[in-house]
Amino acid sequence: MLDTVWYTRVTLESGNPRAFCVVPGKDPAPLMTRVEKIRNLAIVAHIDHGKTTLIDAIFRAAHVFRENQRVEERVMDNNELERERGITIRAKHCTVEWGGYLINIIDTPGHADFSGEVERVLSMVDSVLLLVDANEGPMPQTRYVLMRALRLGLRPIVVVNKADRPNADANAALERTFDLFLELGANDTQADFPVIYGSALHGWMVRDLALDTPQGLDALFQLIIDEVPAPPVDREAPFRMQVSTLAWNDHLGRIGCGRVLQGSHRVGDPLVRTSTQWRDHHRRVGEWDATGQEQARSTHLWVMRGLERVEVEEIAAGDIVWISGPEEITIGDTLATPELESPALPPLEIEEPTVSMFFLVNTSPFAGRDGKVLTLRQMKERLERELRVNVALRVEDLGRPDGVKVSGRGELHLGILIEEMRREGIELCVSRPEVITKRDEHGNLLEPLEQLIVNIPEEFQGIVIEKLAKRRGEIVSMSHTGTRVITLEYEIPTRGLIGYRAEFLTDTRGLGLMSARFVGYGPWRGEVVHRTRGSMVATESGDATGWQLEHLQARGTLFVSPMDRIYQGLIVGENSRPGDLPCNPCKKKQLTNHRQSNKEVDEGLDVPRTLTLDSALAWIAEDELVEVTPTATRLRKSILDPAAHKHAVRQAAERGTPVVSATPSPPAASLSLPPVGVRR
Ligand SMILES: Nc1nc2c(ncn2[C@@H]2O[C@H](COP(=O)(O)OP(=O)(O)OP(=O)(O)O)[C@@H](O)[C@H]2O)c(=O)[nH]1
Ligand SMILES: [Mg+2]
Repeated sequence: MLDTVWYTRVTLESGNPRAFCVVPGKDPAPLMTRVEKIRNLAIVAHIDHGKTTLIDAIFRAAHVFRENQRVEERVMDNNELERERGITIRAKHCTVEWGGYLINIIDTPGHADFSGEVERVLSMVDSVLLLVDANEGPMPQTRYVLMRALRLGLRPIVVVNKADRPNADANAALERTFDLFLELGANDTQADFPVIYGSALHGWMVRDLALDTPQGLDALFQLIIDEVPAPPVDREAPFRMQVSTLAWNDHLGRIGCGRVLQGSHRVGDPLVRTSTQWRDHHRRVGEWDATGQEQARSTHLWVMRGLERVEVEEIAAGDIVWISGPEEITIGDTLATPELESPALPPLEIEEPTVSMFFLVNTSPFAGRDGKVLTLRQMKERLERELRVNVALRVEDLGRPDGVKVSGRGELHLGILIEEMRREGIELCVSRPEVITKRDEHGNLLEPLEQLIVNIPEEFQGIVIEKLAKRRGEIVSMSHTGTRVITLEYEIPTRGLIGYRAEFLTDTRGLGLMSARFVGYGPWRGEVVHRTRGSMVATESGDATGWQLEHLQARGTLFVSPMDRIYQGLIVGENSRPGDLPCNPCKKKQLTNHRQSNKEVDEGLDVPRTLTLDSALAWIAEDELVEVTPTATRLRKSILDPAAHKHAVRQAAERGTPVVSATPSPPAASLSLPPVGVRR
């Protein structure tokens, strides 16, 4: 029934995968593919196991690029922050054509903070490529994504990747993956998964490592075509799709992405958007209600072809599409033709935040020197914009005149938002990340817990075990994975992990690997000592002098260099002892009327410790803030005046509340705009 349709070109707006920008089209080309010729799959794995690299190889093998085209490494990581950090932050979708088949592939992030995103995209696919590093084997996030895929009834294809590495042990990795399938309750069909081995980096995959010659990716493509089922859809039925991801365009508003489950839809046709909600936080199967309906019409439709979004006149079942028109599209909404009775589908999982921090207006003496200082109203507007697409984020207005409380899935989730704001030229101050606690029905305090796996050379096990015990970690298992390498599994409060990564790397001389993921809430584990060392706090404003810094470095580790501008209350270093050390790094050397030999003042100075946003957030104490500007990351006391700070600390200790700023916090009230996807 569906004829060929023609398209106009759509490209991604500068690096932001969630912002749409429409460019008038040029070459018309046929787009509609028969359902039997479509394959939809997601690539899932633990962080750094090679998902994005595999997509590069797939593109090369499917000749998506011209022969002489200059192509960047990990082309799907197209956002500036992703390239800089070398990790995927957002799930992205592309297509390749091979042997007359259209393969929709979704690249997913491997970091545990973005698990919710992975889970939602799984609702759009018929199978997953589960990548496992041939050396590391399955890791915590592998377990999580596999569990989700199995629960949805998908039959994964296992890709044992990085088989080119000298220490690779593909058989051991496969064996452990198989055990994981059984442990997670895979049924017989799922446990009989197809396997392929290879190297995403070198662009080869083989079914049998011993017998096959490593050459290209044909074996992988053939496996996908044979093993991934075509979408089980009926194009003649009334149109229905469910929204799994959101994007935003300033002109078009919200744009929803999802898979068309049945039927077809032409641009401008009427639609009904139905929203749904779980009855309670247990989210039991079948316990949800349809909460609202909106009549609308689609205004634009897109599909993905290669790396480009292509505007089309018509979309049909089986394909993954983008649609604009209904104003308030949120995750989990069903879009359907008005004729369809009871179109609603169960709500999709939206992860609860576990970590929060205050985002405050920058009130430091240097505010506005580097970037734009937002007023509280502007800050709220910026965050409301973020809420439209960042579904795991929450913003609460606690009535403070200088800021709002922002909650997310972890330090990285919030860190990325701060980094994005800084790149927009915004200045702000943020407080220490705190975990979000809850109470159970008996009133007991609960806190988020994580599964932590560390791989360390044996000689470091003493220090690692000691530190994790102090951070309230409990050993679950211990095993020897290779020559003199030990693997420890812990259950540890999220609190205990804040700021631990840097310490772990130092303690294991960079040889340790650690990865953690949120597993749920459990009883409060007791106090965790955050930092044993105090801060060196400037008592005067001015320029740092080399002469004075040379004296100060004997007392701790400095964060500043000679001639750096200093303000009162700025933290200039880490004290080597507990407690804060007031100091004056700007003090000038007394000049006498004796002539002195002109000794180079800075020659004995150590290189100061560089502060990154992540390390600063991990380090600060509750009475301190990180000042973030487009060019600088500074640490400061929340109350700059030493006397006022001392007074506030004393008062806060009496009240038992944190010292974020001098302003008292009245009771909670929510921002006027409810977060996208949060249904009360
Ligand atoms: N030797 C070798 N290195 C690989 C292979 N595949 C990926 N890598 C390397 O592993 C690192 C991580 O690769 P990515 O493709 O970014 O991994 P990812 O799974 O997309 O990571 P996230 O998106 O952050 O979860 C990169 O340095 C790659 O070059 C492989 O087959 N062999
Ligand atoms: Mg990636």
